[in-house]
Amino acid sequence: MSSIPISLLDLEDDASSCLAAEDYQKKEGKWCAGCGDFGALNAVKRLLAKEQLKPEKMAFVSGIGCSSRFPHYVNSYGFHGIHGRALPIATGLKLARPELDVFVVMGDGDCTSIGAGHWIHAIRYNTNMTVLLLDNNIYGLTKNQTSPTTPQGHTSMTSPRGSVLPALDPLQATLGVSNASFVAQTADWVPAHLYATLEAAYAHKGFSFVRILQRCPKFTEDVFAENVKNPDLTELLVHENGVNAPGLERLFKATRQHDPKEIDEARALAQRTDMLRLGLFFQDDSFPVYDEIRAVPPVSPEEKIQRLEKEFDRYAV
Ligand SMILES: Cc1ncc(C[n+]2csc(CCOP(=O)(O)OP(=O)(O)O)c2C)c(N)n1
Ligand SMILES: [Mg+2]
Repeated sequence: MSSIPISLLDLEDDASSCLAAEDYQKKEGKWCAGCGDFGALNAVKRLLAKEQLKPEKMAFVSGIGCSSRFPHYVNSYGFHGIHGRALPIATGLKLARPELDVFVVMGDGDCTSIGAGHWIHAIRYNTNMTVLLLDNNIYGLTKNQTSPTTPQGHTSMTSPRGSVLPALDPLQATLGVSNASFVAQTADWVPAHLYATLEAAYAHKGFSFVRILQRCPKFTEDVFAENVKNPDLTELLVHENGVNAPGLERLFKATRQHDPKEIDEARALAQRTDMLRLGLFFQDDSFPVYDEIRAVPPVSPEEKIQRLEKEFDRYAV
């Protein structure tokens, strides 16, 4: 195992390198103590090591937010983008460089507020990428403003008397879009489940959407506290085709058989508010994947110029 920090260049064409999870850490994560983003980063590093992904063969794309600092901490190509715009950037990257594994990391504000338009269309395009929504139910980086996923009644800088609207549920929204092909929910405080979910998401061909319930120790500490303390308040979705991790069924007393092929049941479960549910809600890998169906035959640079000239001629006066 390599234990020295590596650069992208060190790894080029070195088939003998075997990378440990820590080899994928670029810089120390600068998040608050107790932030759930650390757990997500650890699970990601474990996945990269398990898959032995080469840093020069993958890219992490993010928007803006605490969670969007992710690409700085992963030893890979990275694009710390613009608030809400991670998905169009990632889609363009995947289409231009199909050989890269593309990972997207967004916060709840990033994805479900300013980036909501992109989110809906990216789901429908079903481009092959692994998408992590780090949902701490708040705008963390800008210090405590209500986001669409903030629970109704929760106070913040922008809702001092409590958020007046019911929260937007990212699972329901995603499951409502045609061509959604992989929708899962996991939590930063259940590392075995988080890791198993990322494994399944990465293995899926298409747009794998993983909502990670993520603790923010500064502004939404109360939101998941009861679930963290008492596993009986969480129901685990289990199925032979779902996300399964050893030992979890002993930790969570409440389990439910749910076949992730069943879209109506997935939608009904996502809608329920009686318990928190972790698991694979829906998966169908037969849906059209945009990077495959748009396949255009390769065009030489000369031919591209010829085609452009022809287009320009159409507008000649
Ligand atoms: C166009 C634009 N609008 C607003 C901002 C300010 N801004 C930066 S991060 C952020 C919200 C971050 O919240 P979230 O996406 O939930 O990520 P978190 O910090 O909670 O991980 C906002 C409003 C910005 N950088 N750019
Ligand atoms: Mg947030």
